[in-house]
Amino acid sequence: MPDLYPNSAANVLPGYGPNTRTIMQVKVNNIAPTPAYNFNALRSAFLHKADGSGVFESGQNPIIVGQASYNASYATDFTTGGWCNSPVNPSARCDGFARISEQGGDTFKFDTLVGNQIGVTIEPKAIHDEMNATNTEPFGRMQGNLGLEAVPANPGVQNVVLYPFINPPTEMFDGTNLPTTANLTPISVGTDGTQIWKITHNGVDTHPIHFHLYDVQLLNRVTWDNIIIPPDPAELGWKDTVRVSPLEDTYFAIRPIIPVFPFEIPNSIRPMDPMMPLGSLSMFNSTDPSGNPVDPIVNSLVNFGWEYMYHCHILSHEEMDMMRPNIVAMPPIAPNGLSHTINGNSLTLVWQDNSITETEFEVLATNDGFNWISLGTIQSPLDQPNTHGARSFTDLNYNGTRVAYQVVAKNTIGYLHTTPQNMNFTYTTDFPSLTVQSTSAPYFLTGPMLQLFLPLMNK
Ligand SMILES: [Cu+2]
Repeated sequence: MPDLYPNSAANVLPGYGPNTRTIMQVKVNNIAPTPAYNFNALRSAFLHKADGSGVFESGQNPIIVGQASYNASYATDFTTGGWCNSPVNPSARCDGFARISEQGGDTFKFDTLVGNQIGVTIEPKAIHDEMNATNTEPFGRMQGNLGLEAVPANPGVQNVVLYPFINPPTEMFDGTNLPTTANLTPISVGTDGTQIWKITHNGVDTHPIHFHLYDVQLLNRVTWDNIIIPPDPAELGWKDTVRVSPLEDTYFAIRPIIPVFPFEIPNSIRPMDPMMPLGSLSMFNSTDPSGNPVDPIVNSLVNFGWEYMYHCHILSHEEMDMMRPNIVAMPPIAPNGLSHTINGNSLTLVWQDNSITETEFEVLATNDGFNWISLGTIQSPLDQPNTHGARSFTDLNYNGTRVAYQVVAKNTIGYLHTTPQNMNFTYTTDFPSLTVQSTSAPYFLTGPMLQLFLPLMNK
Protein backbone atom coordinates (compact mmCIF):
# COMPACT_ATOMS: atom_id res chain seq x y z
CA MET A 1 0.00 0.00 0.00
CA PRO A 2 1.21 3.53 -0.60
CA ASP A 3 2.48 5.62 2.28
CA LEU A 4 -0.13 8.40 2.55
CA TYR A 5 1.71 10.42 5.20
CA PRO A 6 1.24 13.31 5.87
CA ASN A 7 -2.37 12.98 4.64
CA SER A 8 -3.25 10.06 6.90
CA ALA A 9 -2.02 7.62 9.49
CA ALA A 10 0.56 9.98 10.91
CA ASN A 11 0.19 8.76 14.48
CA VAL A 12 0.23 5.02 14.02
CA LEU A 13 3.11 3.57 15.97
CA PRO A 14 5.21 0.86 14.41
CA GLY A 15 3.75 -2.52 15.28
CA TYR A 16 0.20 -1.22 15.60
CA GLY A 17 -2.36 -1.58 12.85
CA PRO A 18 -3.25 -0.26 10.47
CA ASN A 19 0.42 0.02 9.77
CA THR A 20 1.09 0.46 6.10
CA ARG A 21 4.79 1.17 6.48
CA THR A 22 6.19 -2.22 7.42
CA ILE A 23 7.45 -4.36 4.59
CA MET A 24 8.17 -7.96 5.41
CA GLN A 25 10.59 -10.07 3.50
CA VAL A 26 10.93 -13.81 3.90
CA LYS A 27 14.29 -15.25 2.89
CA VAL A 28 14.91 -18.92 2.21
CA ASN A 29 18.38 -20.11 3.12
CA ASN A 30 20.25 -21.84 0.39
CA ILE A 31 21.00 -25.00 2.37
CA ALA A 32 20.14 -28.66 1.91
CA PRO A 33 16.46 -29.33 2.73
CA THR A 34 15.54 -31.59 5.63
CA PRO A 35 14.99 -35.20 4.58
CA ALA A 36 11.60 -36.14 3.18
CA TYR A 37 9.13 -37.23 5.85
CA ASN A 38 9.43 -40.99 6.36
CA PHE A 39 5.85 -42.06 5.83
CA ASN A 40 6.82 -45.72 5.78
CA ALA A 41 8.23 -45.42 9.30
CA LEU A 42 4.91 -44.00 10.46
CA ARG A 43 2.99 -46.81 8.78
CA SER A 44 5.34 -49.35 10.28
CA ALA A 45 4.78 -47.99 13.78
CA PHE A 46 1.08 -48.87 13.44
CA LEU A 47 1.74 -52.49 12.43
CA HIS A 48 1.49 -55.35 14.89
CA LYS A 49 4.74 -56.03 16.77
CA ALA A 50 5.71 -59.34 18.35
CA ASP A 51 5.72 -57.74 21.79
CA GLY A 52 2.33 -56.12 21.24
CA SER A 53 3.80 -52.62 21.05
CA GLY A 54 2.27 -51.60 17.71
CA VAL A 55 0.75 -48.14 18.04
CA PHE A 56 -2.83 -49.21 17.31
CA GLU A 57 -2.88 -52.51 19.23
CA SER A 58 -1.23 -51.00 22.29
CA GLY A 59 -2.64 -47.48 22.15
CA GLN A 60 -6.29 -48.07 21.28
CA ASN A 61 -9.08 -50.05 22.91
CA PRO A 62 -9.57 -53.44 21.23
CA ILE A 63 -11.88 -53.34 18.22
CA ILE A 64 -15.23 -55.11 18.52
CA VAL A 65 -15.96 -56.53 15.08
CA GLY A 66 -13.16 -58.27 13.22
CA GLN A 67 -12.55 -56.90 9.73
CA ALA A 68 -9.68 -57.49 7.32
CA SER A 69 -8.72 -53.81 7.48
CA TYR A 70 -7.39 -54.43 11.00
CA ASN A 71 -5.26 -57.47 10.15
CA ALA A 72 -2.02 -55.49 9.85
CA SER A 73 -2.61 -53.86 13.23
CA TYR A 74 -3.28 -57.10 15.11
CA ALA A 75 -1.64 -59.81 12.94
CA THR A 76 -5.09 -61.37 12.59
CA ASP A 77 -6.49 -63.09 9.51
CA PHE A 78 -10.03 -61.70 9.35
CA THR A 79 -11.48 -62.59 5.97
CA THR A 80 -11.90 -60.01 3.23
CA GLY A 81 -15.16 -61.53 2.00
CA GLY A 82 -17.67 -63.85 3.62
CA TRP A 83 -21.30 -63.38 4.64
CA CYS A 84 -21.65 -65.53 7.73
CA ASN A 85 -25.11 -64.04 8.41
CA SER A 86 -26.56 -65.22 5.11
CA PRO A 87 -29.77 -67.20 5.63
CA VAL A 88 -28.67 -69.47 2.78
CA ASN A 89 -25.25 -71.16 2.72
CA PRO A 90 -23.62 -68.82 5.26
CA SER A 91 -19.86 -68.64 5.02
CA ALA A 92 -17.83 -70.02 7.90
CA ARG A 93 -15.89 -66.80 8.38
CA CYS A 94 -17.39 -63.32 8.79
CA ASP A 95 -16.12 -60.26 6.92
CA GLY A 96 -17.81 -57.95 9.45
CA PHE A 97 -20.01 -56.18 6.88
CA ALA A 98 -23.81 -55.95 7.10
CA ARG A 99 -25.92 -56.53 3.99
CA ILE A 100 -29.07 -54.79 2.79
CA SER A 101 -31.35 -57.63 3.93
CA GLU A 102 -30.27 -57.47 7.58
CA GLN A 103 -32.44 -55.54 9.99
CA GLY A 104 -33.41 -54.87 13.56
CA GLY A 105 -33.87 -57.95 15.70
CA ASP A 106 -31.60 -60.09 13.52
CA THR A 107 -28.45 -61.50 15.04
CA PHE A 108 -25.31 -60.00 13.53
CA LYS A 109 -22.51 -62.53 13.81
CA PHE A 110 -18.87 -61.53 13.59
CA ASP A 111 -15.37 -62.86 14.25
CA THR A 112 -13.52 -61.46 17.26
CA LEU A 113 -9.96 -60.62 18.20
CA VAL A 114 -9.85 -63.55 20.61
CA GLY A 115 -10.72 -65.89 17.74
CA ASN A 116 -14.31 -66.96 18.36
CA GLN A 117 -17.47 -66.03 16.46
CA ILE A 118 -20.25 -64.32 18.42
CA GLY A 119 -23.60 -62.70 17.65
CA VAL A 120 -25.22 -59.45 18.78
CA THR A 121 -28.79 -58.33 18.06
CA ILE A 122 -29.13 -55.46 15.58
CA GLU A 123 -30.79 -52.34 17.04
CA PRO A 124 -32.93 -50.59 14.40
CA LYS A 125 -32.54 -46.79 14.36
CA ALA A 126 -33.69 -44.23 11.80
CA ILE A 127 -33.15 -40.70 10.53
CA HIS A 128 -35.41 -38.53 8.44
CA ASP A 129 -34.96 -34.88 7.54
CA GLU A 130 -37.26 -33.85 4.70
CA MET A 131 -39.49 -30.80 5.01
CA ASN A 132 -42.98 -31.73 6.21
CA ALA A 133 -42.01 -35.35 6.64
CA THR A 134 -41.36 -34.91 10.34
CA ASN A 135 -44.53 -33.87 12.07
CA THR A 136 -43.74 -33.28 15.73
CA GLU A 137 -42.35 -29.75 15.34
CA PRO A 138 -45.32 -27.51 16.11
CA PHE A 139 -44.41 -24.48 14.00
CA GLY A 140 -43.81 -26.23 10.68
CA ARG A 141 -40.11 -25.44 10.56
CA MET A 142 -37.69 -27.65 8.66
CA GLN A 143 -36.47 -30.36 10.96
CA GLY A 144 -34.40 -33.51 11.04
CA ASN A 145 -35.16 -36.18 13.60
CA LEU A 146 -33.67 -39.31 15.05
CA GLY A 147 -35.89 -42.27 15.71
CA LEU A 148 -36.37 -45.96 15.17
CA GLU A 149 -37.03 -48.26 12.27
CA ALA A 150 -40.10 -50.38 12.90
CA VAL A 151 -39.34 -54.00 12.15
CA PRO A 152 -39.83 -55.93 10.05
CA ALA A 153 -39.15 -53.10 7.63
CA ASN A 154 -41.31 -53.70 4.56
CA PRO A 155 -41.05 -52.01 1.17
CA GLY A 156 -43.83 -49.56 0.42
CA VAL A 157 -44.92 -48.90 4.01
CA GLN A 158 -43.93 -46.38 6.66
CA ASN A 159 -41.10 -47.98 8.64
CA VAL A 160 -39.51 -44.87 10.15
CA VAL A 161 -40.71 -43.76 13.60
CA LEU A 162 -39.34 -40.32 14.49
CA TYR A 163 -39.12 -39.09 18.06
CA PRO A 164 -38.64 -35.64 19.58
CA PHE A 165 -36.04 -35.37 22.32
CA ILE A 166 -38.75 -35.34 24.99
CA ASN A 167 -40.23 -38.71 23.99
CA PRO A 168 -39.60 -41.69 26.30
CA PRO A 169 -36.00 -42.93 26.00
CA THR A 170 -35.45 -45.76 23.52
CA GLU A 171 -31.63 -46.07 23.48
CA MET A 172 -30.54 -48.07 26.54
CA PHE A 173 -27.42 -49.91 27.62
CA ASP A 174 -27.14 -52.58 30.31
CA GLY A 175 -23.91 -51.72 32.13
CA THR A 176 -23.85 -54.90 34.23
CA ASN A 177 -21.29 -56.80 32.16
CA LEU A 178 -19.74 -54.09 30.02
CA PRO A 179 -15.96 -53.62 30.28
CA THR A 180 -14.71 -51.01 32.72
CA THR A 181 -11.74 -48.68 32.76
CA ALA A 182 -10.33 -51.00 35.43
CA ASN A 183 -10.90 -54.23 33.48
CA LEU A 184 -10.89 -53.91 29.71
CA THR A 185 -10.41 -57.07 27.67
CA PRO A 186 -11.42 -57.78 24.05
CA ILE A 187 -15.00 -58.89 23.48
CA SER A 188 -15.52 -62.66 23.67
CA VAL A 189 -19.28 -63.05 24.29
CA GLY A 190 -22.25 -61.42 22.59
CA THR A 191 -24.10 -60.89 25.87
CA ASP A 192 -21.86 -58.33 27.59
CA GLY A 193 -24.06 -55.37 26.66
CA THR A 194 -22.41 -54.62 23.31
CA GLN A 195 -24.85 -53.34 20.69
CA ILE A 196 -24.89 -53.23 16.89
CA TRP A 197 -26.79 -50.22 15.54
CA LYS A 198 -28.26 -49.89 12.10
CA ILE A 199 -29.26 -46.32 11.27
CA THR A 200 -31.43 -46.25 8.18
CA HIS A 201 -31.74 -42.79 6.63
CA ASN A 202 -34.78 -42.01 4.48
CA GLY A 203 -33.94 -38.37 3.82
CA VAL A 204 -31.79 -36.00 1.83
CA ASP A 205 -28.75 -34.74 3.77
CA THR A 206 -25.66 -36.36 5.28
CA HIS A 207 -25.60 -35.85 9.05
CA PRO A 208 -22.50 -36.15 11.28
CA ILE A 209 -23.99 -38.22 14.09
CA HIS A 210 -22.18 -37.73 17.40
CA PHE A 211 -22.18 -40.08 20.37
CA HIS A 212 -21.62 -39.15 23.99
CA LEU A 213 -20.13 -41.57 26.54
CA TYR A 214 -18.50 -43.89 24.02
CA ASP A 215 -16.68 -44.11 20.71
CA VAL A 216 -18.10 -46.36 18.01
CA GLN A 217 -16.58 -48.70 15.48
CA LEU A 218 -18.04 -47.95 12.06
CA LEU A 219 -18.68 -51.28 10.34
CA ASN A 220 -19.94 -50.32 6.91
CA ARG A 221 -22.63 -48.59 4.96
CA VAL A 222 -24.93 -50.41 2.60
CA THR A 223 -26.85 -48.40 0.04
CA TRP A 224 -30.48 -49.15 -0.64
CA ASP A 225 -29.43 -50.51 -4.03
CA ASN A 226 -27.19 -52.95 -2.14
CA ILE A 227 -23.68 -51.60 -2.55
CA ILE A 228 -21.55 -52.45 0.49
CA ILE A 229 -19.28 -49.52 1.35
CA PRO A 230 -16.48 -50.35 3.82
CA PRO A 231 -15.23 -47.58 6.14
CA ASP A 232 -12.89 -45.07 4.52
CA PRO A 233 -9.27 -45.49 5.69
CA ALA A 234 -9.72 -42.43 7.90
CA GLU A 235 -12.84 -44.00 9.42
CA LEU A 236 -11.08 -47.08 10.83
CA GLY A 237 -10.51 -47.22 14.56
CA TRP A 238 -12.64 -45.32 17.07
CA LYS A 239 -14.93 -42.44 16.16
CA ASP A 240 -17.21 -40.23 18.27
CA THR A 241 -18.83 -38.80 15.13
CA VAL A 242 -19.75 -40.66 11.95
CA ARG A 243 -21.35 -39.50 8.71
CA VAL A 244 -24.80 -40.99 8.16
CA SER A 245 -25.90 -40.48 4.58
CA PRO A 246 -29.35 -40.69 3.00
CA LEU A 247 -30.71 -43.81 1.32
CA GLU A 248 -28.14 -45.94 3.09
CA ASP A 249 -28.01 -48.06 6.22
CA THR A 250 -25.02 -47.19 8.42
CA TYR A 251 -23.81 -49.84 10.86
CA PHE A 252 -21.86 -49.29 14.10
CA ALA A 253 -20.61 -51.54 16.86
CA ILE A 254 -20.91 -49.94 20.31
CA ARG A 255 -19.28 -51.25 23.48
CA PRO A 256 -19.28 -48.52 26.13
CA ILE A 257 -16.44 -48.70 28.66
CA ILE A 258 -17.82 -48.02 32.11
CA PRO A 259 -15.73 -45.50 34.07
CA VAL A 260 -14.87 -46.58 37.61
CA PHE A 261 -15.38 -43.93 40.28
CA PRO A 262 -14.52 -43.99 43.99
CA PHE A 263 -18.04 -42.76 44.73
CA GLU A 264 -21.57 -43.52 43.55
CA ILE A 265 -23.00 -41.75 40.52
CA PRO A 266 -26.70 -41.00 41.03
CA ASN A 267 -29.36 -41.66 38.43
CA SER A 268 -30.61 -38.78 36.30
CA ILE A 269 -34.26 -38.43 37.32
CA ARG A 270 -36.23 -35.67 35.61
CA PRO A 271 -39.44 -34.90 33.75
CA MET A 272 -39.23 -36.16 30.17
CA ASP A 273 -40.14 -32.63 29.08
CA PRO A 274 -38.46 -30.24 31.56
CA MET A 275 -40.21 -27.26 29.92
CA MET A 276 -43.72 -28.44 30.76
CA PRO A 277 -45.46 -29.33 34.02
CA LEU A 278 -45.76 -32.94 35.06
CA GLY A 279 -48.95 -34.40 33.64
CA SER A 280 -48.71 -32.44 30.39
CA LEU A 281 -49.62 -34.38 27.25
CA SER A 282 -48.37 -31.89 24.69
CA MET A 283 -45.68 -32.29 22.04
CA PHE A 284 -44.95 -35.97 22.52
CA ASN A 285 -45.13 -38.40 19.63
CA SER A 286 -47.46 -41.07 20.99
CA THR A 287 -46.29 -43.74 18.61
CA ASP A 288 -44.63 -46.86 19.92
CA PRO A 289 -41.37 -48.35 18.58
CA SER A 290 -43.37 -50.64 16.30
CA GLY A 291 -45.04 -47.65 14.66
CA ASN A 292 -48.44 -48.12 16.28
CA PRO A 293 -50.37 -45.25 17.91
CA VAL A 294 -50.64 -45.48 21.69
CA ASP A 295 -52.53 -43.58 24.37
CA PRO A 296 -51.10 -40.12 25.03
CA ILE A 297 -47.64 -40.03 26.60
CA VAL A 298 -47.79 -38.26 29.97
CA ASN A 299 -44.97 -35.95 31.05
CA SER A 300 -43.68 -37.69 34.16
CA LEU A 301 -40.55 -38.25 36.21
CA VAL A 302 -38.40 -40.83 34.48
CA ASN A 303 -35.22 -42.54 35.61
CA PHE A 304 -32.66 -41.91 32.84
CA GLY A 305 -29.91 -43.79 34.72
CA TRP A 306 -26.55 -42.49 33.58
CA GLU A 307 -27.89 -40.09 30.99
CA TYR A 308 -26.03 -39.23 27.81
CA MET A 309 -27.05 -38.08 24.33
CA TYR A 310 -26.56 -38.84 20.72
CA HIS A 311 -27.26 -36.13 18.22
CA CYS A 312 -26.44 -34.59 14.86
CA HIS A 313 -23.31 -32.50 15.29
CA ILE A 314 -24.61 -29.78 12.97
CA LEU A 315 -25.80 -27.74 15.92
CA SER A 316 -28.70 -26.10 14.11
CA HIS A 317 -30.02 -29.63 13.52
CA GLU A 318 -29.33 -30.70 17.09
CA GLU A 319 -31.05 -27.59 18.45
CA MET A 320 -34.05 -28.35 16.25
CA ASP A 321 -34.50 -31.67 18.02
CA MET A 322 -32.16 -33.99 16.15
CA MET A 323 -31.09 -35.46 19.49
CA ARG A 324 -32.15 -38.36 21.67
CA PRO A 325 -31.29 -39.57 25.18
CA ASN A 326 -28.79 -42.41 25.30
CA ILE A 327 -28.90 -43.98 28.73
CA VAL A 328 -27.13 -46.61 30.83
CA ALA A 329 -28.51 -48.76 33.64
CA MET A 330 -25.93 -49.60 36.30
CA PRO A 331 -26.58 -52.19 39.03
CA PRO A 332 -26.99 -50.66 42.50
CA ILE A 333 -24.55 -51.53 45.27
CA ALA A 334 -25.92 -54.72 46.83
CA PRO A 335 -27.70 -54.60 50.19
CA ASN A 336 -26.15 -56.34 53.20
CA GLY A 337 -26.42 -56.47 56.99
CA LEU A 338 -29.66 -58.49 57.02
CA SER A 339 -31.28 -59.15 60.40
CA HIS A 340 -34.74 -60.11 61.56
CA THR A 341 -37.29 -60.09 64.36
CA ILE A 342 -40.15 -62.58 64.67
CA ASN A 343 -43.57 -61.65 65.96
CA GLY A 344 -45.98 -64.59 65.87
CA ASN A 345 -46.51 -65.61 62.27
CA SER A 346 -44.79 -62.58 60.81
CA LEU A 347 -41.12 -61.83 60.38
CA THR A 348 -39.67 -58.38 59.87
CA LEU A 349 -36.50 -58.33 57.81
CA VAL A 350 -34.17 -55.34 58.11
CA TRP A 351 -31.25 -54.66 55.78
CA GLN A 352 -28.77 -51.95 54.95
CA ASP A 353 -29.55 -50.00 51.76
CA ASN A 354 -26.05 -49.27 50.38
CA SER A 355 -27.17 -47.61 47.17
CA ILE A 356 -28.46 -44.25 45.97
CA THR A 357 -29.56 -45.68 42.62
CA GLU A 358 -32.05 -48.42 43.45
CA THR A 359 -35.64 -47.83 42.37
CA GLU A 360 -37.03 -50.75 44.37
CA PHE A 361 -36.10 -53.69 46.57
CA GLU A 362 -37.49 -57.15 46.01
CA VAL A 363 -37.50 -59.55 48.95
CA LEU A 364 -37.04 -63.25 48.22
CA ALA A 365 -37.45 -66.20 50.57
CA THR A 366 -36.84 -69.92 50.37
CA ASN A 367 -38.48 -72.70 52.33
CA ASP A 368 -36.09 -75.42 51.19
CA GLY A 369 -32.81 -73.59 50.66
CA PHE A 370 -32.99 -73.89 46.88
CA ASN A 371 -36.18 -72.50 45.40
CA TRP A 372 -36.58 -68.76 45.91
CA ILE A 373 -39.98 -67.10 45.83
CA SER A 374 -40.73 -63.40 45.61
CA LEU A 375 -42.50 -61.98 48.66
CA GLY A 376 -42.97 -58.53 47.17
CA THR A 377 -41.26 -55.23 46.55
CA ILE A 378 -40.85 -51.93 48.30
CA GLN A 379 -40.30 -48.83 46.23
CA SER A 380 -37.73 -46.06 46.33
CA PRO A 381 -39.94 -43.42 44.67
CA LEU A 382 -38.36 -41.21 42.02
CA ASP A 383 -39.69 -38.05 43.70
CA GLN A 384 -38.01 -38.86 47.03
CA PRO A 385 -34.34 -38.47 48.00
CA ASN A 386 -32.49 -41.75 47.51
CA THR A 387 -30.27 -42.38 50.53
CA HIS A 388 -28.39 -45.11 52.34
CA GLY A 389 -29.83 -46.52 55.56
CA ALA A 390 -31.96 -49.23 57.09
CA ARG A 391 -34.90 -50.56 55.08
CA SER A 392 -37.37 -53.22 56.18
CA PHE A 393 -40.03 -55.60 54.93
CA THR A 394 -42.50 -57.66 56.92
CA ASP A 395 -43.23 -61.20 55.78
CA LEU A 396 -46.76 -61.88 57.02
CA ASN A 397 -46.59 -65.53 55.97
CA TYR A 398 -43.49 -66.47 57.88
CA ASN A 399 -45.17 -69.25 59.88
CA GLY A 400 -41.79 -70.60 60.91
CA THR A 401 -41.30 -72.17 57.48
CA ARG A 402 -38.62 -69.92 55.99
CA VAL A 403 -35.05 -71.08 55.70
CA ALA A 404 -33.44 -67.99 54.23
CA TYR A 405 -34.10 -64.55 52.78
CA GLN A 406 -32.43 -62.47 50.08
CA VAL A 407 -32.85 -58.82 49.16
CA VAL A 408 -32.49 -57.68 45.53
CA ALA A 409 -31.73 -54.01 44.81
CA LYS A 410 -33.14 -53.11 41.38
CA ASN A 411 -32.54 -50.11 39.16
CA THR A 412 -35.12 -49.66 36.40
CA ILE A 413 -34.60 -47.02 33.70
CA GLY A 414 -37.14 -45.89 31.12
CA TYR A 415 -40.72 -44.66 30.89
CA LEU A 416 -43.00 -46.69 33.13
CA HIS A 417 -46.39 -45.21 32.22
CA THR A 418 -46.70 -43.27 35.44
CA THR A 419 -50.09 -41.62 35.10
CA PRO A 420 -51.62 -38.90 37.23
CA GLN A 421 -54.49 -40.10 39.37
CA ASN A 422 -57.10 -38.24 37.36
CA MET A 423 -56.18 -40.10 34.20
CA ASN A 424 -56.88 -43.69 33.41
CA PHE A 425 -55.15 -44.70 30.22
CA THR A 426 -54.84 -48.26 29.09
CA TYR A 427 -51.58 -48.41 27.22
CA THR A 428 -51.82 -50.68 24.26
CA THR A 429 -48.10 -51.33 24.19
CA ASP A 430 -44.83 -50.37 25.72
CA PHE A 431 -41.92 -48.07 25.47
CA PRO A 432 -38.82 -49.93 26.58
CA SER A 433 -37.52 -50.09 30.10
CA LEU A 434 -34.49 -51.91 31.45
CA THR A 435 -33.91 -53.36 34.93
CA VAL A 436 -30.52 -54.26 36.37
CA GLN A 437 -29.96 -55.58 39.86
CA SER A 438 -27.65 -56.66 42.64
CA THR A 439 -28.54 -59.31 45.20
CA SER A 440 -27.52 -59.60 48.83
CA ALA A 441 -25.90 -62.76 50.13
CA PRO A 442 -28.49 -65.32 51.32
CA TYR A 443 -29.45 -64.68 54.93
CA PHE A 444 -30.10 -67.96 56.74
CA LEU A 445 -32.36 -67.86 59.77
CA THR A 446 -30.66 -70.91 61.23
CA GLY A 447 -27.10 -71.27 62.42
CA PRO A 448 -24.13 -71.88 60.17
CA MET A 449 -24.20 -75.64 60.80
CA LEU A 450 -27.63 -76.06 59.21
CA GLN A 451 -26.50 -73.79 56.39
CA LEU A 452 -23.66 -76.20 55.76
CA PHE A 453 -25.80 -79.32 55.85
CA LEU A 454 -28.84 -78.06 53.96
CA PRO A 455 -27.44 -79.02 50.56
CA LEU A 456 -26.75 -82.53 51.84
CA MET A 457 -30.19 -82.88 53.42
CA ASN A 458 -31.81 -82.17 50.09
CA LYS A 459 -29.78 -84.73 48.18
CU1 LIG B 1 -27.78 -32.98 10.81
